[in-house]
Formats: sequence, structure tokens, C-alpha cells
Amino acid sequence: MRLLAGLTGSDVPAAVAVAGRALSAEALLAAATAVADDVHGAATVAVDATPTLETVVAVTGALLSGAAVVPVPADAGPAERDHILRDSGAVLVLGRDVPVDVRRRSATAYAPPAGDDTALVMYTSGTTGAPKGVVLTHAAVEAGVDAVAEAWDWTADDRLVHGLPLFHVHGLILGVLGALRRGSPLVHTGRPHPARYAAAGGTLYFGVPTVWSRVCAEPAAARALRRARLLVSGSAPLPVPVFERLSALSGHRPVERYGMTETLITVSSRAGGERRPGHVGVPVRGVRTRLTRDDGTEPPADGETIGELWVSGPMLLRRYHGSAEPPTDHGWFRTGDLATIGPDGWHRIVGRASTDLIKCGGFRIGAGEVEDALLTHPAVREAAVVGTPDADLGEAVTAFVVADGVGERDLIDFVAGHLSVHKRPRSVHFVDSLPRNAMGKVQKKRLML
Ligand code: MLC
Ligand code: AMP
Repeated sequence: MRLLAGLTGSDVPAAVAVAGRALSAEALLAAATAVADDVHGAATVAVDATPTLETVVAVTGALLSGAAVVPVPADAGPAERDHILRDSGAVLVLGRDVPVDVRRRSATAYAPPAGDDTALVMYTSGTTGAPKGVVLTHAAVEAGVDAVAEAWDWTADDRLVHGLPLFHVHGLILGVLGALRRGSPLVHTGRPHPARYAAAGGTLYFGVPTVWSRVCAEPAAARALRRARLLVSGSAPLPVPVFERLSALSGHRPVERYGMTETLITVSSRAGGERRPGHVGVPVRGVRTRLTRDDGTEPPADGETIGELWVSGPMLLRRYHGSAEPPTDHGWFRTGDLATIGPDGWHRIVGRASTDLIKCGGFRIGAGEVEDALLTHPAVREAAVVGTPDADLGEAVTAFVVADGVGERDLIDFVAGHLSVHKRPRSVHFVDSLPRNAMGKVQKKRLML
């Protein structure tokens, strides 16, 4: 299959290791083909996306079979899991209904899927309601990983290291499918712990800002990265002090790149070029960007005037699963991020248009989804959720509730068990009432003061 070029090319010695268990490229292909034999004919297959070798084999196998793959967050509780399975129409869950045995081997040959076929349906939060499925074709994923490979000079000679979750763009699409397509060996550290990054001996490292901040907090681990070629940060804003400290300790000014589940990576600095703290670089190959003001006009590209960022390019989503409305306007996708563009084309992400999307540790969390979960608790009468600044996580999920006879820990555990562990509020404030405007709408800005 074209997407998995590195894996199926005969001359590329790729190998994958996850949390200490490894497969050669040949063995991965044969084990994944055994999975493909199991699921062949199924249009949509979900994968219990734990940080394991089984997940890599399952995703690869399902893609080989031509199925659309739906990664289910490893820490998803029943409400989120049920929603994803029901909404996507996945007929089976690899790793749950169908066990994945990485020791099996098969040599069945499958025809490569067409570029327009769906490769993945990635569930991601909106400002309100349950997560939506982002439909990404094989062609989009190929264009997306090829564009960043070019920007980062990523070749089969690299050894990629990361420990990110295998159910999002960063860890799965860039971090697994990117490596398989490039033919570069991958070491997944299970969890993104600094000491494991240090011990893995990679040339190319991926992390979200929280990971880089934690690496800096362990200077010996940061210094061990001096031997690497390139450190890449993305999924959330990298604070300038973390950029500076990482540079001082590791000797690397990290490459920053900006993306979304819906668009893959659209803007990045370059391995062979300048890295500018607080900036995410310039569009990658095939991408165009523009800003709009509230009145629809385009602000000047002066590096100061803020507008909402729109992007276009071959890596964009095809549609939201189950939605009739086109997600793009003449090929342009409205990101919801506020940005500036300089006269030299450099982009700076300055915030989000809506306060209802929270980025916590690089995870995108919809305030509405957490509020809905809290409101299903019998003791909770009203709930409002906001993102509050957090030195470690960037933003922390903070809940304000009107409730009787329930404690903070109970509500945190309730959300962790209902949705996903990573969507849980980090703190809950009990209030007598929520601040509302004359229309009865909660004034979240007043909660964030
Ligand atoms: C904690 N735990 C609980 C719990 N509280 N379990 C049950 N109930 C509770 N109430 C457990 C967790 O399961 C976990 O277990 C452990 O405690 C720690 O959990 P945590 O506190 O949530 O982890 P933390 O250390 O804070 O995680 C930080 C982090 C993580 C950086 C490792 O946030 C992370 O992986 N972020 C990456 C997000 C990402 O990849 N985003 C990319 C989106 S794509 P255990 O056993 O697991 O340790 C995208 C596009 C782009 O944005 O541009 O890239
Ligand atoms: P997700 O859909 O989980 O991939 O989240 C996408 C969002 O993450 C974007 O809309 C941005 O708000 C944010 N994001 C991703 N990369 C960066 C970055 N390098 N700097 C700032 N924000 C980022």
C-alpha cells in the first residue's frame, strides 16, 4: 500500500519497538497481514488504541485490508467509547472483539486502496456535544506525512522516538504512519517519560510542550538529547521559556509545527532553517493560509494584526463523519485559531477564537462535553468548564459546579470514568450560582478571572 511505502519496500530496514517489544519491518508486515486477513471485507474497524505493539500491528493490518480505521482512546470510559463505536459504525474493535497476536504471520497480498478511500476516522472534540469523526483519506494522510518529512529532512536514516498516545494525529499519524512511510525505525517509549526519551537514542524526537517542559525538568535527560538531529514540538503552544531552556540544555532549538486533527500539519519551521521562539513557521508544501477579521476582510501580514486562520491543502479532512455540511469553503478550512502572519510569512498562533476548546497537555477537550458529563451526575445541578493557565499542562480543565453532597474527587473520578481519563477536570470549584448574562448564558470570561 502506498501509505505504508517504507514497510512494503524491500530495501528499507524499518523496525518498530513499543514499550520494549519490537518487530522487524518484515515481521510487522506479516503480522499486520494476518490482522488484515481477519478483518478483510469490513468497511470500518475500530482499534483499542493502547500504547502497545498490538495497536501498531492492528492499525497497519486494518489499513492493509482497505478498512477505515477508528482509533479509540486507550483511556476512554463507556460513554465516549460507545459514542465513537455507534457514530462510526465500526463493526468490530481490534484488541477487544478480535484479539491481536503480534506473533502471527500471513503473506496474503492486498490491492492498495485508492487515494480517495478513507484511511482513518479520528474522533475529536468540538466546543459542544460529543466528539466528531474527522474523515481522512489515504491521499490526505500521504500528503500530510510527506509534507512534514520534507520540512524536517526526515529520511529512512532517522530513528524516530516518542511516547505519545496512539489515538491522535501526533502520535499515530505522524508518529507511526509517518515512520512506516519514511521507512525510519520507530521507538515508542510507551509513555513520554523524559528518562525513556533519553535512553532511546533517537535522531528525531516528537513531543507536546508538556513533554518538553518535563524533559527540561530533568536536565540529565535533556542533555542526553544532544546526540539527536532534531527535536519537534507541536499540538499546543510551546512557551518561550521552555523553548529557551530546551535549547540551552539539549543544544537544539526545537522545530515547532502547527496542526489540527482536521488539517494535519499545515505550518512548520524547517530543519534546515530558522527556528523562532513563539512562532510556528511557514506553510508546508501544498498549503496556503490566510487570516480573516470579524468583518470578513483580510488583515495586513504585518506580524501584529490578529485574524482567524484559514488553511487549504491536500492534507485536509474530507468531511465530518455523518455530516452533510461541507467542512470547507472552496477548499478553505476555518481553524478557529487566532494568528498573525509576518511580512516574511512566519506564523504566530496567539489563541483560540472560542474559550470552549481547551488544550490540556496537548489534548483537545471540549468544554461542552465535560459539562454534559458533569450534568449526568445526579448531584450536579449546573456546570461550567473553562481552561485555566497551567505551568505543566498549558491549560488545565477547571470546572465550576452548583451541586450538593458530592466532593471534588468524586466529580473528577466521575468524568475520568465516563469520558476519558485525560478529559477529567483537574480542579472543581463549588459555587452557589454561575455568573450569567441577561439572556441566561454563562459568562465564562468572569469565571476565568
Ligand atoms: C489519573 N489517572 C487516573 C485518574 N487520574 N486514572 C483514573 N481515574 C483518575 N481520576 C491515571 C492516568 O490514567 C495515568 O495512568 C496517570 O494517572 C497519569 O495521568 P495524567 O495525569 O492524565 O497524565 P499526565 O502525566 O498529566 O499526562 C501528561 C501527558 C499527556 C503530556 C503525558 O497529557 C499526553 O500524553 N499528552 C499528549 C496529547 C497528544 O498527543 N495530543 C496530540 C493531539 S493531535 P497511566 O497508567 O497511563 O500512567 C494534535 C495535532 C497536532 O494536536 O498538531 O499534533
Ligand atoms: P487537535 O485537533 O487535537 O489536533 O488540536 C488542534 C489545535 O491544537 C489547534 O487548533 C491549535 O489550537 C492547537 N495547536 C496545535 N499545534 C499548535 C502549536 N504548535 N502552537 C499552538 N497551538 C497549536
